[in-house]
Amino acid sequence: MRATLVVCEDNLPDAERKRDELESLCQTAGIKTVGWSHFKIRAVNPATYIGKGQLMRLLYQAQETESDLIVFNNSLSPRVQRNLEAETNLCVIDRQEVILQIFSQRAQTREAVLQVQLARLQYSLPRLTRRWANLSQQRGGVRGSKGSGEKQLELDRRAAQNRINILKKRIAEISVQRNVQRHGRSVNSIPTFAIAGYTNSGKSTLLNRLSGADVLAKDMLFATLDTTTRRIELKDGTPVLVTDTVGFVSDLPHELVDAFKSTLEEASLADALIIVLDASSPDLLLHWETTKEVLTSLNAFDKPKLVVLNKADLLTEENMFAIQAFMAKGEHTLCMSVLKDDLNNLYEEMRQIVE
Ligand SMILES: Nc1nc2c(ncn2[C@@H]2O[C@H](COP(=O)(O)OP(=O)(O)OP(=O)(O)O)[C@@H](O)[C@H]2O)c(=O)[nH]1
Ligand SMILES: [Mg+2]
Repeated sequence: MRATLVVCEDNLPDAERKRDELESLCQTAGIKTVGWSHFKIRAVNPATYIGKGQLMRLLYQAQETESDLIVFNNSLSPRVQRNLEAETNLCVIDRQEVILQIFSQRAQTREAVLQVQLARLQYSLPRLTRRWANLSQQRGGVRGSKGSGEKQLELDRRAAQNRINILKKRIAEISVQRNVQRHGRSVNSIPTFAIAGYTNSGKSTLLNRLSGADVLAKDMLFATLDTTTRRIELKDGTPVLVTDTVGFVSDLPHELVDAFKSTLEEASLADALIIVLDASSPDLLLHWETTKEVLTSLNAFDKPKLVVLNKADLLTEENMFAIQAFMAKGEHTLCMSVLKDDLNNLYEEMRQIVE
């Protein structure tokens, strides 16, 4: 798939950073970026989001680069998406759909697969008309009468709704099993740390280093979609549990947050948090804000926490401004490389937290 990306943003450096992240997301989803457009929007056009002239320019560029896909960084309503597809004759999706696509490709355990299916169905339910509207036009359906396309649409919606209900039930059953396991752990009253943070920050690398686990740690977005818990011992022999969790991304589709609730909840049930941030990213502060937002929405933010500013081995002058701005927030912070440094300081901080 060849895609032209669209970022609607007032200032160019912000737009470029958003483009970079969208491009990585696309790449993870198997979509090749062949061009991008940056638009300033004074007022959102209710029909097509961008203005008429902008749409013409976009279409021209998409044709020049032989794109078969246009990816908007901004979320599109089902109606706008439909209109844009009709105007361009190309497939038009938004960032949220790219994220859903990545999650579908990466889901491995039964629970993750069910959760992704649920999120996708909930996302596509209001968009089902797209396909059938086209189909009924092709069949020459008469306006106002209930064409076969429309009947089919109703059947389709009902089928999707039934499937959503079944998936919710299955996910709830798995979540009960999970609670039984958690209960087992809490009876043993071993303190639990959840490792949370933006995607690709180094959470799984940290769990692997702490516990010798072999969770996939890879330079890609959303390598981890399932939680893994390991028991480790701190230097003084105190046993603790450490859980690796799903990474966050800004504007995580709410369908995914809903569907992954039981997985994400792992962080809210932990006694303490280790928040891992990639300090070498130009978006460090944005990553922090997103992480804080998601954790707050899960009621998981207010607990003892340690922030690891990770990838200290990659820092340049350019990172210093953001790092200083972060330090000024007064969070309990350790700046290190979880890949390369020894973990003694980290163990010590963890010991103080459980003390
Ligand atoms: N240079 C450097 N790379 C690191 C460091 N820590 C992790 N990485 C790399 O960063 C990439 C992402 O690491 P992961 O541990 O998979 O990150 P994650 O937070 O689990 O990511 P998701 O599961 O995708 O949300 C991998 O290629 C790691 O090798 C570090 O301290 N320094
Ligand atoms: Mg991971």
